Amino acid sequence: MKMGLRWFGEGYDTVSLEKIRQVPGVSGVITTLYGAMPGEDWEKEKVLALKRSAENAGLEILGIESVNIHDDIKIGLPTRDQYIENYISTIRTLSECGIHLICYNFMPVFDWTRTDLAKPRHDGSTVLAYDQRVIDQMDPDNLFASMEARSQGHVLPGWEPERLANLKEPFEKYKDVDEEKLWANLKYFLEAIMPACEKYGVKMAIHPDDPGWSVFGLPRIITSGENLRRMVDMVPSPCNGVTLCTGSLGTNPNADLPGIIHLLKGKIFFAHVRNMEHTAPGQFEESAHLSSDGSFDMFAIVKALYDTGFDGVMRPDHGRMIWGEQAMPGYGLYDRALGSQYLLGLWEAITKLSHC
Ligand code: DNO
Repeated sequence: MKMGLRWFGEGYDTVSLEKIRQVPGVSGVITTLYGAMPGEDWEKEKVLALKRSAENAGLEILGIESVNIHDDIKIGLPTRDQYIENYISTIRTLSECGIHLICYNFMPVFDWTRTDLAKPRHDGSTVLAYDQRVIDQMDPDNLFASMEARSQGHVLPGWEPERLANLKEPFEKYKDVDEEKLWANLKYFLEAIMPACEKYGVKMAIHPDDPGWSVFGLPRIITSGENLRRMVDMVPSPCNGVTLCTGSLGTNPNADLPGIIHLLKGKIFFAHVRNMEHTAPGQFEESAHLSSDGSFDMFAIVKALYDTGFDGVMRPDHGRMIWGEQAMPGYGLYDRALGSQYLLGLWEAITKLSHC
């Protein structure tokens, strides 16, 4: 297992690589070409420059999060084939640069969704939160405006203003796409790219939808352990796997997270491990990583990863904003550093106890 921290790149992240380097046990970053739009064929020079900055700071690039997928692929438009070609070319480029893990999602239009980016917690920190009642009273344009207004000048990951400026068009394009169509389009995409992934040794780790249900009537399919299992079985390949994101799958209060980890044994290439608190049906807020601060049993989660032989990349996920830090919502340094130490501590204890 390798522990990393997400880093958005020079000019996009308030957290420097030099600071990440000082977090014990963190050997690398999960990063991206932040300005790249979905569908772009990534330039090798830009990837090499990214790699150089990480390496100059004594860190490895452990994976890319995300190489985003163009909506035409998700909708199944004839133009998808060109975007798939670009994706394959990006897979080759990343492999040539020594990067072998890609995290992506298959959510229509919106990436992860929250209704509050700075909700005060009992301890004086602020966190990301979600309330379905707010979504139910909002039109999608307002959601984008409110996310943007509350992000303190940061472009949130997956929320590019260029793409989301005019939401009428994407909503119109998705009107005939139901869940089964979205499954078929995901299968088409995976079947097209898997030969290249196998050739170049690049693992694809799909990220679950967050929250794990339909938002604004758009279909969402990567919403549960069963559906992740369906996804990996639909296109069998050693390169077709998942990002186990506890916070996304755990938006369903009934999700059995250790059970999901066992169900996906051998197929978890990347793990986003964080805690959250369910406050009411359809409402949750993020918490510190510690089990007692939220609704999840973090020991049971890390133990399930250990017991199933997880040997991929792990990262703490969204952190609270603490100690006056100003940073991308969910992605300050301090609380994620605390989270990484807690996860490493659990991992060390579980490893040593299993050898007693
Ligand atoms: C949010 C993240 C997501 C995730 C993408 C993966 O903080 O978990 O934006 O990176 O869904 O493509």
